[in-house]
Amino acid sequence: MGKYACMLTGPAGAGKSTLAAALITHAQASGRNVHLFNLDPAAERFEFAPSIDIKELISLEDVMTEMELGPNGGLVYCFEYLMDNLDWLSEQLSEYNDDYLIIDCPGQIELYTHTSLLSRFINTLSTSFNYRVMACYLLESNFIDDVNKYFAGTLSAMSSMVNLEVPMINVLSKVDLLKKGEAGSSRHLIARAGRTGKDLERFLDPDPTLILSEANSHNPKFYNLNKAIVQLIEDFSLINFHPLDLTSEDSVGDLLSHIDNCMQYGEDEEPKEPKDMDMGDFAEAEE
Ligand SMILES: Nc1nc2c(ncn2[C@@H]2O[C@H](COP(=O)(O)OP(=O)(O)O)[C@@H](O)[C@H]2O)c(=O)[nH]1
Ligand SMILES: [Mg+2]
Repeated sequence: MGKYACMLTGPAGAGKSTLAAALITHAQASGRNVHLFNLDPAAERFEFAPSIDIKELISLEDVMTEMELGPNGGLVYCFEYLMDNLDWLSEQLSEYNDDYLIIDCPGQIELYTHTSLLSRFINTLSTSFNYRVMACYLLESNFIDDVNKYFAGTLSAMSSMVNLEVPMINVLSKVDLLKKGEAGSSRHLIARAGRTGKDLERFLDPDPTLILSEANSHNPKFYNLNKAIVQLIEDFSLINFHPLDLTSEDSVGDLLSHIDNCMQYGEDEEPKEPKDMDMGDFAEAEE
């Protein structure tokens, strides 16, 4: 089997660490070997003890005190330090050779959009350590409350896609907060602030005309800007959002299958020869 890494990215509070724990619980329940890699040098509490933890190499708190840096400068320092200490990374990864890593990333948006630090890390994982890497970009469901916020969130997701250069699934997290009715399909989701299930669907798979008319009714002064942004979202046809409801096991399983698909997980596994099969089952059936 190959090596797989799913990076959980997105702004602070989007639900990355909570999702990491949910994905690992779900995968382990079906007997899969999945490990948590904490890449946030400021992380404090974990639902799961990480198998690999950047804090064992360097912590943001120490850097801020010793180097007299603020949180953003400190984070840049931590990532540069990590990239200068690839021996440490190599040693950590060598313990999980045939495994599947869920990598919980920091929430500073600059990391995805302004700097090349995370893309350098991803590049190292794939070229030096032969991992298949993909990323999920999480955006909270309240981003669809307001079309201006939705534009900002969508543009940040697009910018991360371009910057990180890996297959990416955009996730609309905390959809349970919008929900009224049964769990599961987005058709059953009714947004607060008067949004209907149909409304949600046009934000998940952006419907340019409807979003433009809503933007123009809020901000008619910016008609041309709204039109240009909607055109950009439309032209960049890869943008859509996968709704995630952590209160539904099916929703977590569905996202995990999308992630697996994205990395073609298991495709290079050798097909099972008949002699590998447990013939005991057949013997029992014949009795
Ligand atoms: N209602 C709801 N709350 C969530 C969900 N996911 C995370 N949260 C809460 O949102 C807050 C931030 O979550 P966290 O996973 O730490 O976000 P991170 O900063 O992206 O790692 C925490 O208080 C979580 O309990 C969700 O799916 N639904
Ligand atoms: Mg977190």
